[in-house]
This record gives sequence, C-alpha cells and structure tokens, in this order.
Amino acid sequence: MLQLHFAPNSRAGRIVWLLEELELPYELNRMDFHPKDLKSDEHRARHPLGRVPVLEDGDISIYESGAIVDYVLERHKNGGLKPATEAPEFPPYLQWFHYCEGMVMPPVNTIVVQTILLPEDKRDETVLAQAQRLLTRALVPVDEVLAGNDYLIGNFSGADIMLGHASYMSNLLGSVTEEMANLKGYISRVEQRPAFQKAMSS
Ligand SMILES: N[C@@H](CCC(=O)N[C@@H](CS)C(=O)NCC(=O)O)C(=O)O
Repeated sequence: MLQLHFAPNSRAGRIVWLLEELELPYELNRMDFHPKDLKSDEHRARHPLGRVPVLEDGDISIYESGAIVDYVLERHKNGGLKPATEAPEFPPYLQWFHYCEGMVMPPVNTIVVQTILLPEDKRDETVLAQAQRLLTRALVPVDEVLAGNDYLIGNFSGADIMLGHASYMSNLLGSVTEEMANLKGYISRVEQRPAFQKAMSS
C-alpha cells in the first residue's frame, strides 16, 4: 500500500488531495510540522532535508510533490488527470504544473518565512514586500488563463493539484487581489471539491 509521510498545512496536502481524487488506498504517517518529527533521523532517512511530502511505494521512496503527483499518475492511476502527450492540452498541462513550484512557491516560501517562521526581530519588511509583489505578479497569468475556464487546462487535472493548492495558499496569505476575479472563483471551486476538503482537514 502507498504510504504518505505528511504534515498538516504543508504541500503534503497536495498528495492527500490527489490520492483522494483518484480513490487510491493509502496509509498516512501524520507527523507534526515541527523539527522533532521532520528533522528526526527517521524522517531524514526518507528526505535528506527533512521535508514533506515523501511517498513510499514498496521499495520505492520518492520526494518532491510534483514528482510524486507524476509518479502516481503514471504508475498507479491516471484517472483522466494527465492529458496524453499528443493532446493539445499537454503543453499547457506541463506549463501550469511546473509554474507552481517554479514561479509561485518561491515567493510563497519567503512570505511564510517572513511572517510566520522567523522570530519577529529577524523579519525583514523589504524582503517581505518584494516577495508579496512578486507573488501577486506571478498570479496574474493564472488569473488570465482562468477567464472562461473552470480549471487550468479546461478539465480538472494534475496541474490543478499543484497550482490550485498553491493558489489556495496564496489566497490565505492575502496575495490574491479582488481584481483577480477568475482566480478567486477558481479557488472557490477547488475549495468545494470533497477530496480537497478531506486533504485540508487531514
Ligand atoms: N519543492 C518541495 C518542497 C518541500 C518543502 O519545502 N516542504 C515543506 C512543507 S510545505 C517542509 O517540509 N518544510 C519543513 C522544513 O523546511 O523544515 C516539494 O514540492 O515537495
């Protein structure tokens, strides 16, 4: 059985969301989002940086949320969540899938560090303001592609598991502006999916 190493309020929620959407059986190793669990020798043996998510599948152990999503879709169940290589939706699928960790999550990480993780006396207003500007700018093309589209490539796909989750987090951080009406609507659609709700309450 698939085993997911997980901590709440983290990218590991993406993988719970995916497994729930696909109705695949899995076991959850629910750790605290705290160094006592994530930086333990046991977890560092699974992930050298002591991060989540990590997925174990028999002898296979794999980290990086995007790699895990792709692994599950290729090796376990596609469920229509990944377009065929020759389909016109395939290039935009790849683009939005990777835009998540490549463009959206770097400023999200900085904002989380500068508003939550660092003690107040170590925070830097300039760094925070720059990350907030970068994030809002990175979300503009996402808002644009969602004009007239319920999901990033039309139908719900693995790209939404990645970037839908990142958009949800960006909204929680206050970086989705009221002008981004398409993106706000998209985030509401994501939030209404039962599999997403299950993942967020795991
Ligand atoms: N690019 C990696 C990022 C993994 C990552 O940074 N995970 C965070 C949670 S969202 C984590 O485990 N942080 C714990 C820490 O930095 O100590 C992925 O997509 O899996």
